[in-house]
Amino acid sequence: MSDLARLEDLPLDYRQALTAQNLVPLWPSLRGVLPPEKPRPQTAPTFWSYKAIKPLLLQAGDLTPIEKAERRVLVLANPGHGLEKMQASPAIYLGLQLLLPGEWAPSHRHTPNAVRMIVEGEGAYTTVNGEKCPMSRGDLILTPTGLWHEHGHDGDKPVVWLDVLDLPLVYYTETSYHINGERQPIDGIRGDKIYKYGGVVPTRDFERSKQAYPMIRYPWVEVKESLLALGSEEPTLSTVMVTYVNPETGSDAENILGYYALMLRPGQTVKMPVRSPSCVFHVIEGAASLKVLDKEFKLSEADTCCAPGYTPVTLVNEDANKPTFLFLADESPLHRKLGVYEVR
Ligand code: GTQ
Repeated sequence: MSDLARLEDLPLDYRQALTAQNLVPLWPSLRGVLPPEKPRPQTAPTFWSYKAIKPLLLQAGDLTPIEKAERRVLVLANPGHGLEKMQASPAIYLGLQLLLPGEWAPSHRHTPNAVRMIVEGEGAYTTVNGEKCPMSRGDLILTPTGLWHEHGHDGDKPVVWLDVLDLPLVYYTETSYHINGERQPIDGIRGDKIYKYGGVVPTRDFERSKQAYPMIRYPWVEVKESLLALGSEEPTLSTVMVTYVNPETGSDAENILGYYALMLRPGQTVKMPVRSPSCVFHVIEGAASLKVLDKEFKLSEADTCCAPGYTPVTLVNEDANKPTFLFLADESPLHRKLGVYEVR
């Protein structure tokens, strides 16, 4: 491919005349914005060790009272994008949030969609539009765009969860903002109980629910049971994986990011298909190694890592006796809506 003319090839007075009119010549940047054959992701394969982060998170608990933090979060930032951008990938934000016994993270709602994957501790809860959702290890709790949410903690030990938001994308589109609210009254209806069996849905007054987000809490005990059932019913299935969906529509649980749970059978290797979206991996139970580009990450329980799109990823369960359970978040719903989703 021929080299295109560089910016420096243009006379200085011409470049200055362009700048004065808010103009930029395309050709010196053409290959950068439209690289040949495949994108050049800024997203660097990055690993975050829970063991290394936990003491720093607990220290944040000493240094900053909840009233001064509102949300006490250490953001898992990708150095490929620059740490100050607070993004794990183009569309994914990750944070580890600490709530101490008795603390209260007040009610607000915002345009970005969020989920919480509970990492450690018992007794905390998130109230989402009046539904009080208990937080136990491995549970997934949605706080979709526009829904009021607040976090409380009635237990006696620190609670930590992983926040996953589509904040980088919503911020990029200049649509990110929040509104503070009052403490929510609890309405007592639990979506996880009503939607417990995937095959039947409420039909109130002969009508199906019109709620955009009928199910907020996805209990880990049930998700794990589904994975174990799928694995034993289909012993030759190579990817034992489930998608977190809206039980009324069968579509992804949220609009922009996709959420999944994956079981690696004892000793199993899974070569993931090479696809356009970036992906985040978080170990719920067990241990795995993950190979991406020139990196090999050893993931123990509660560790997190990310991989750029268009890149082969290999997962290995190095335990020959026990399954490993991973939580995945990716940008598939976004890519599909944009029409750029690809499997290579
Ligand atoms: O818990 O509502 O990590 O609003 C970032 C923004 C958590 C939250 C984050 C948020 C929250």
